[in-house]
Amino acid sequence: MRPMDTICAIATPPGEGGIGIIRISGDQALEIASKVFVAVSGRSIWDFESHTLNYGELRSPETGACLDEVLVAVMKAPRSYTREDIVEFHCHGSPLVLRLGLEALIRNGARLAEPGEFTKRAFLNGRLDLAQAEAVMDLIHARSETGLKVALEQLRGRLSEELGRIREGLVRLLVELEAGIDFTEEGITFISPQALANGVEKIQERISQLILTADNGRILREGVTAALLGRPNVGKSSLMNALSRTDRAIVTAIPGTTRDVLEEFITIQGVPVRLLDTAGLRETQDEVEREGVRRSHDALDRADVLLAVLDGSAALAPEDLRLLELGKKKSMLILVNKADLPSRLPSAELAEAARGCQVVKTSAMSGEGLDDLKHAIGDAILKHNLEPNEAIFITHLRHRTALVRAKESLDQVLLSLERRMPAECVALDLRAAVNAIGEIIGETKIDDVLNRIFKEFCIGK
Ligand SMILES: Nc1nc2c(ncn2[C@@H]2O[C@H](COP(=O)(O)OP(=O)(O)O)[C@@H](O)[C@H]2O)c(=O)[nH]1
Ligand SMILES: [Mg+2]
Repeated sequence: MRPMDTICAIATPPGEGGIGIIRISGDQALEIASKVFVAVSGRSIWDFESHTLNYGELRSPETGACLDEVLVAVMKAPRSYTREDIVEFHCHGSPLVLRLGLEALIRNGARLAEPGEFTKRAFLNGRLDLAQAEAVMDLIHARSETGLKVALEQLRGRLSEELGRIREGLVRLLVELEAGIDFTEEGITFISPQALANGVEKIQERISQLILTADNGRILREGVTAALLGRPNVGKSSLMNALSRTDRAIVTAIPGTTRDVLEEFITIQGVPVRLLDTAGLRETQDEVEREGVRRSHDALDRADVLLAVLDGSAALAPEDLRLLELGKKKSMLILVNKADLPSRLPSAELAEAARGCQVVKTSAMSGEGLDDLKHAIGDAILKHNLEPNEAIFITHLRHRTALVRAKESLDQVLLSLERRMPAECVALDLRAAVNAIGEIIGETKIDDVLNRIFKEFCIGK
């Protein structure tokens, strides 16, 4: 399939920067680029060697006025990201220059790319499969080194290879089964029901293993949200600052200082954790603080883990007890803060209120217990330990759903075999499993799936 028109976009983020890049891809890329660029060497863009940088001027095609001094990279098809001709203008990172350059390209026949359209072309032209294309986005969005590693492995095709092997195994069984169907009359079978069942079970086991990685995989990619909750002045904002090593949240001895929900990202055991600091959940007459309390409730709803903060230097208050009640509904850790001060929180009373939730003693002031806290958060969010060498993770719900469907179809295959159903029935379910696996890598192409995936990309990628 040859995509038709030539697309262009600014590939660098909006705003001022050292350099800014405009990209063009398509059959007309060189033709259009040649209208806005003049090389200092006097050579024409057609004569540039592929994959080299060339110095020159970006010019208005109408007036010939120089817009910027730029470097131009030409990547000739098929050795490019999209497998089409690509030209990149490396301009100074001025939003105005980039906009004028882009407009000049559009006036000369290029079309503004849709989000993700470069990567979509890479997929349609066979440069990447669908799982790899998704990994490009994961890589850009990665917030932890582990997340980055997983995305990179997926981009390099580790997941696709494993899925390819699984799919091939299924196709082989299907071919043998279907070959037999033509000869049912003669009583010839190419594969015995027993051998088929064994083959299916083995593959099913591998699919199950992949599904098992999905819990952690999703967490690695998307991260989790942890909300600090508790009475005013127990030290929520101080803990937020201590954990994120920033001065993000304002800390004072005045209750009700925090009004809005603040967020910071930290990494715990390779997992990106969005930490929310809230105003707390108290009843208040102050209108601004009341809005803060309402937002705290939102944060509570969004959070995967609640960090219920108590003041260890004070007795338990009725508000504390109400807060700890939430532990029944959500995963909760109890932080007994201000551990540097003399304790006034009787441990028996605390143990009763904690109802089995894990308790960690911390001091935002001295840093005591913060490592324990990070460990405890890690244990609370990861369903099972992350194997450091495990490189294949199912990180997308779309992949997980397809795998579960494949597994269910194989269950059906086994059931049909057990009930001695006709080979045609068995083949139907086996084929469904093959297609489900194929959907993940894009072998089985479904338009609305494609549109949904590439819509999430940024323009210029
Ligand atoms: N001694 C001691 N004081 C703390 C600790 N954490 C916070 N504080 C103090 O408690 C007060 C309230 O802290 P803040 O973080 O604003 O509490 P928040 O209202 O829960 O956000 C401030 O004066 C902090 O300096 C701690 O671990 N030890
Ligand atoms: Mg605060």
